[in-house]
Amino acid sequence: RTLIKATGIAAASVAAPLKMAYGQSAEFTFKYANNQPPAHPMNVRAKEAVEAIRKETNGRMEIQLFPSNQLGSDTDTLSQLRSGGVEMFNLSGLILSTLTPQTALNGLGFAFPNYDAVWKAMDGDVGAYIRAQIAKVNLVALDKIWDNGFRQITTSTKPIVTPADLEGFKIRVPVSPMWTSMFKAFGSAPTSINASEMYTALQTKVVDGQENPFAVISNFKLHEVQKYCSITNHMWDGFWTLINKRAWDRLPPNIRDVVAKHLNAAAMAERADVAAANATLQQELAAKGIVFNTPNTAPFRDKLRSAGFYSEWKAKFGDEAWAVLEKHTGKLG
Ligand code: X2X
Repeated sequence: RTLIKATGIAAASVAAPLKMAYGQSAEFTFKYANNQPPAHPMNVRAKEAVEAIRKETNGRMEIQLFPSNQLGSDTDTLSQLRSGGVEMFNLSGLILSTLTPQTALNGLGFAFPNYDAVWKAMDGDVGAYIRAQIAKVNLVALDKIWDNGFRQITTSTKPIVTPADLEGFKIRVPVSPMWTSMFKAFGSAPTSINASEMYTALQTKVVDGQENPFAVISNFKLHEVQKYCSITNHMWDGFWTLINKRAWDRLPPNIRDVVAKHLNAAAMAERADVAAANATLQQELAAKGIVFNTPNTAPFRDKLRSAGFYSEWKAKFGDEAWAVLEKHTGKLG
C-alpha cells in the first residue's frame, strides 16, 4: 500500500509542471490506468493522446496516465474504476467479464482467423454488442478497442506441440472465467494471476508457462524467464478504454468529444504499431533466446470441442451473442 501511494505521489509531481506550463490548473483531472509497461505502443499512443487533449481543451482537461498497474492490479483497478477512485482504465474485455460476462465474447478459443476478421467484428456489430453490455454496468467504453493481440503460449520447460503437451501443465492465466475454462478444457492446471504478478510467478516457478501476444512477451521481458514460444494464436484479446459513467457525465459534451476523438485515434495508431512490431518481434525474441514452434492448431480446437468448451460457452453467452459472433467467424464449435 505504501508503495502504491508513493508511486501515485511521484506521478502527481510529474504532472505538476505540465499544469504550470498552461498557467492554470485543470478544471477536470482524470486518472487513466493500464497494465502495460511504458514502452508498449498502448502507452506511447495514450501519452500522445493525453497531451493532444490537454492542448485542444486549453488545459481544462488533464488526464494523468498510470502505466504498469501503478494504481493496483487489474482486479483492484476495476474496483476503483467502479467506485470512481480511478476515472479511466484500459482493460481486457475478458477481465471485465468478471463484472459483465458477455464482454468475453471476442476471446472465445480460435474464433478469429486473422486481424481482418477481428477489426471487422470489433469495429462492427460484435464490438457494438459488447459496448452495449458495458453500458449496462454504468461504464462507458469508447468505440475503438486497442489491440492486445493473438495469444501464444510460452513455457520454461518444453514446446507445446500437441494438446497432450498441455495436459497437467501449470499455466498462468489472467483473472477471467474464459481463460480458466479454456485451459481446463485442454486438461491444464491454470492459475489466475494478475499481469502485475506474472513475471514473478514465472520466475519463482509457481507456474511453468503463460500465454500472451508477442508485444506483451517482449515488454514484460518474459524472455528472461521463459524458453519456448508456441505460436497457437488460440484467441484474440483487446483493451477497451473504460470510463466511470458519473465522471464522464460531469464533463461538458465538447470536452467529452475531444477525449473520445483523440483516444479513438490513438487506439487506431496503436493497432498499426502492434502490427508493425509483430513483423519483427519473433526475430527479436529469438535473438534473445526464445525457441519458437508453430503447432498444427486443428487438434487443439478438436480438444476444446470434445471437452464441451463451445457448447458450454454458447449456453453462457446465449443465442443472440453467439449469432453476432458467428456472423464474423463462421460456425463455431
Ligand atoms: O494479463 C494479461 O495477460 C494481459 C496483459 O494480456 C491482459 O491484459 C489480458
